[in-house]
Amino acid sequence: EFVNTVVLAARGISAAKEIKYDTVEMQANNMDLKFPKQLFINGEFVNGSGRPLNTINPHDESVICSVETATAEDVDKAVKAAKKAFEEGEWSKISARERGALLFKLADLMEEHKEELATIESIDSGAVYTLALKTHIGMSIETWRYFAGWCDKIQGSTIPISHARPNRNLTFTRKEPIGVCGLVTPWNYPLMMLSWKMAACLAAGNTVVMKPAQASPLTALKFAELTVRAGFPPGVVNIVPGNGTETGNAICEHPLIRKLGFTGSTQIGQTIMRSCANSNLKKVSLELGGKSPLVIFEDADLQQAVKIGMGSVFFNKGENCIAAGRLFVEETIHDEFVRRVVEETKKISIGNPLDRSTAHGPQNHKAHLTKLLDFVKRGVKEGAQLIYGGKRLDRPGWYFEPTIFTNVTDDMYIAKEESFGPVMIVSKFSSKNMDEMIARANNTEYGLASGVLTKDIGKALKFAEKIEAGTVFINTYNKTDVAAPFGGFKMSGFGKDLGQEALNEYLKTKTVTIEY
Ligand code: TAP
Repeated sequence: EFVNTVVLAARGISAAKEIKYDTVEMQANNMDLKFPKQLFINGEFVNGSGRPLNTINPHDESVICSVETATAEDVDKAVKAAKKAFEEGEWSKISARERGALLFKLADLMEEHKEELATIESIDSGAVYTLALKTHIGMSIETWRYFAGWCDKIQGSTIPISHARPNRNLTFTRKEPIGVCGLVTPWNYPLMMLSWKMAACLAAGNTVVMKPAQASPLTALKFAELTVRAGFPPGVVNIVPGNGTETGNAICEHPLIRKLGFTGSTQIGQTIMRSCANSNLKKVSLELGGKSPLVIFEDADLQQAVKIGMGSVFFNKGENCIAAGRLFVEETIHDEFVRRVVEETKKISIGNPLDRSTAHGPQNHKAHLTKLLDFVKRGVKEGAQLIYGGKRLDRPGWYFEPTIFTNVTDDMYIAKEESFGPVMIVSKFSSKNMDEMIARANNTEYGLASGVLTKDIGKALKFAEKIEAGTVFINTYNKTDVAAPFGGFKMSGFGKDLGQEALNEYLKTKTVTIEY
């Protein structure tokens, strides 16, 4: 009977299920918003035993609502529900194709609610509404559809092994879900980071306990509501807001969780990997920080270089893991490039992210703004030239000016450390010695992304070959797609999100050998 419900629901035939929760209702962006503020465990919204946390609107510093939080005890309940759902629930009985139908149905519901989701994301994280609609929510929906399509295409192989004469042998592999997975995500693209990991995780047949970042937990809770309406069985998806040190750590240490997917800073990634090793040697994938180089050669189209260069740094107010943390500009075009960038940066409209004319919203939360102000102070102190911005805006909210530094040398703090904000760091190079330039670009422990702008295909491909980064953009930047694997090298982590490769992060291979 359940299977019929799923198939009907997937075809949009059955009535949407409603679910009860303590509702936050408000008006914003000329629409009525309605979303939960409780933990989501075993298909129900429940209060947590932790201290509720206020989530703040970064535009005006107002409290949006108070969100329930999970203690280690609550996490344990969620994990046990996920384990039961994995081992005994409907989830374990339906076919891969029916699982795919559920994921498609969820994507359709997200699409139906995309304006509401984008508005919630905007007031909770400061993302500009138009960008939230296209990227934060739009790419999330695409991710669910992409992985929904994979559900019934996960297959093993048949492998020729030596015969055991006089008998014969047959060996085949099965790709199996791992079991209960834990996910811990950051605040910069709240729903998208959830989707990148959870869609692959569920497509592979696992169940999940997920902790959103405490700074921006609201779209994860609205998402939980939609999983109920899509018809996901209880316990398959569990969402437990809370802080990293208690709730996040309880997930990392839980002995019944077998895989942990994390996106966040390199420092916390190291802590998490240690907890996962010490508790029960969980399989781990880590998407961590970056300080991605963008190299601009003199033969690049200058107007395009200015546009791409600005986008590489200022996109989503710099709260972008692949943001270009350093721009290397060929010395012959450096001054003109900088002049044009400053001219264009002055035109960026900063303001309420819900206004359609706004291009640049407030930073995500107060501590982050403070960190950016310190970052600028350090840059000035060590002798880099602050040629634009660097200040907090004189208005309520966590507004910070797009900022540009030149005369940055490789040894400076601001050349080495990630700001995670709209801070452009410009250095010069000479293309007479390309190897030296590549060595400078590689002289970092990070290796998330990189970019090169040039008309010379030979230079571009040499760069793509030599650069130590998981992603290389040539004559473009920020062009990620759900079908293309995404993830870092070196201390930017390991294990891919997106693309077919992401499925492997949430599968295990079993080898079966038969003698006949
Ligand atoms: P983190 O401070 O590392 O936090 C990430 C998540 O981990 C949050 O949910 C946080 O919880 C939780 N956490 C903190 N301590 C923990 C612990 N001991 N055990 C378990 N969980 C813990 O990063 P952030 O400041 O949110 O995000 C910024 C960083 O993320 C940047 O470095 C950025 O580059 C990186 N990032 C990388 C990518 C990719 S794809 N590589 C994408 C986005 C962001 P609370 O914050 O709720 O306390």
